[in-house]
Amino acid sequence: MARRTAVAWAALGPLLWGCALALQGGMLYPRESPSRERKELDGLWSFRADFSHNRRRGFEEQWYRRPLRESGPTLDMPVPSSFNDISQDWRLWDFVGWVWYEREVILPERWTQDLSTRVVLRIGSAHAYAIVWVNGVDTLEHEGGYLPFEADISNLVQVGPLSSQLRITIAINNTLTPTTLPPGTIQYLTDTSKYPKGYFVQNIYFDFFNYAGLQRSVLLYTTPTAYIDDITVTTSVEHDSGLVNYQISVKGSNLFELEVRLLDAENKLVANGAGTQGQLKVPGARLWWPYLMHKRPAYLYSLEVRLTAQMSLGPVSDFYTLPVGIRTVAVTESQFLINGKPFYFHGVNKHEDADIRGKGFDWPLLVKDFNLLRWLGANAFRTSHYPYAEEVLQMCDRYGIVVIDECPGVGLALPQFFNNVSLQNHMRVMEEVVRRDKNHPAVVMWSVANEPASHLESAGYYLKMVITHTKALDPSRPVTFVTNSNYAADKGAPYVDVICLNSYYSWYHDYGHLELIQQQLTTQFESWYKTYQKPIIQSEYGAETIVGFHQDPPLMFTEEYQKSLLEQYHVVLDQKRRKYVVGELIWNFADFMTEQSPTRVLGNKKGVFTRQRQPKSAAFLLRERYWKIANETRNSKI
Ligand code: BDP
Repeated sequence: MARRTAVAWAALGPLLWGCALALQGGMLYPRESPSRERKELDGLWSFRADFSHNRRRGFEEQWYRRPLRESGPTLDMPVPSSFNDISQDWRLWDFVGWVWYEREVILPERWTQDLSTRVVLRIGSAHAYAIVWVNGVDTLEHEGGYLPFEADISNLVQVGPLSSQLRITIAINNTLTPTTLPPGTIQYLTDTSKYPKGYFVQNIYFDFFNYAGLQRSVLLYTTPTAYIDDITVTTSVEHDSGLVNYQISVKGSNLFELEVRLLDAENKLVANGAGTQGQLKVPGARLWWPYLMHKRPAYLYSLEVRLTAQMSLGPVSDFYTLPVGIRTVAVTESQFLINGKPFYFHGVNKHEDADIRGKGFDWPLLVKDFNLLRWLGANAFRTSHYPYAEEVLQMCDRYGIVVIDECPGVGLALPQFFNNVSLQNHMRVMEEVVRRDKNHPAVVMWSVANEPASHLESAGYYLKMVITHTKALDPSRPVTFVTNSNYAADKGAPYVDVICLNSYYSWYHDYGHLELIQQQLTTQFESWYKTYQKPIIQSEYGAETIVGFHQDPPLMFTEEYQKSLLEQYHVVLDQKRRKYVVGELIWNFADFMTEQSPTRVLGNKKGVFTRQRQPKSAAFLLRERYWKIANETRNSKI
């Protein structure tokens, strides 16, 4: 039995602060300010998939050297969107290899002529490997979808009077290999009686469609040449004062001053400081609370940072404003505490896909989903199984919806995926996730993987390394991974702060036998708790349900079966949630697309909403339950 002492990050916050591993370079969200401008490049891009046998024709013919249309026929491709569902050409649906995007841009003259302006190209996400050329010049490469990357392109655009015309070419490869995250394998099918010569398929080990392309915004933004590169904020509470610890990194100058002002939501100054690091004290601070937990949730302050640097061309100023929520997170043997109070996650797992846009970021979808989350009374979600767009997390900060932020560590199913190259890559990805999302009060825990083969010895070492690394990057948040292993076999569980369990009783096991759920779920919780003495979240449970299918008594795939299965889970969750079970997240918020397979009917149908965001019967059941839990929590002075 592995015993452990409770860890209270809240109390250790300021002490641990100095220990955080320094992250190389910042990835601040590009906000406008008096010193910064933004130019969004969303809209129609030229697009061409490289259907050549080796998929390398684009490189052999150097498509980046001249306008893409001169290389051959191009398509109009909306950005952001996945390219897979847009065209009527079936070959694009599951295309594997290089696709090419291109967009021409005119820059404002002051961006190209003012040498104290720095111009940055930022790509919100390009799944899974990207190479970027600006005016034919190789500028940037990035591995991994779902996370932003950027390059200072000032040198390329500030080269003379004609430089305001810009051609951006991005080649993206969606191939997944044993060392990418998520991993995959390419399999050549060589039986020539069945397959044409050179025929191959991409094998993946996760249950969502491998949508690809420029799925989030691409934009250009400016900063002065001396600029605020990164800000890291951690918060704690001492009596009734909020403490805001900040660390700021500046690039482009060694001779500078930093002024820091913390404003409340009414724009009143509540604390100020100076220099690259410090602590701001806010007497009587209003805390950031999850919504439904407090009558005034999600309170955000603004940290205004002003940089003044002495440059050879004269003084330069840069401004950046960061929303800050003051809150603490801690974990004991049986509780998850926010601001010292027990928090119960009653929420969902999501995916980012919907309709023809695939995983393309979409404002109407974002707002609709948040309206549905609030309709449902969901106070939390997990970003299954990859980091979501930054705008999603900003919305969570504002609405008070709590997030378990998961990296794309999904599909780690084969022993060969736990190798050293993958491990280094996984740790790098965690650095990128933490760098991007560390300042969101809504993010209360990192998840480094979903259902890895954690019964393997090699997985134990691997998970230990990734978790330890993540904790070193951010000592202020608990870390987990989501398991579906057996409690006695799991080699990664000793290293997590919270046990997250996926189980599909009466769906993938003993299917049709709803009467077994209570016994099996009770055994699950009791064996895990007895072994590890850590709080537990039921991080997935659910049933495939085709909207409009009805049967009573309930049979699998009907709306009645989904409801009954949920009800059985809820009986046990209600018994355990007052003890050590600290959360339940339904699989899934909405139906989503997967690979084609005999077990998937146009995708995964375990949503309580359809892919078009209409409720199935189970959504009403869940709604009643979540609001009931919320009201109980509110009434018990929490
Ligand atoms: C779980 C996975 C999730 C799947 C789900 C299912 O974590 O990604 O979509 O099963 O089968 O094991 O519906």
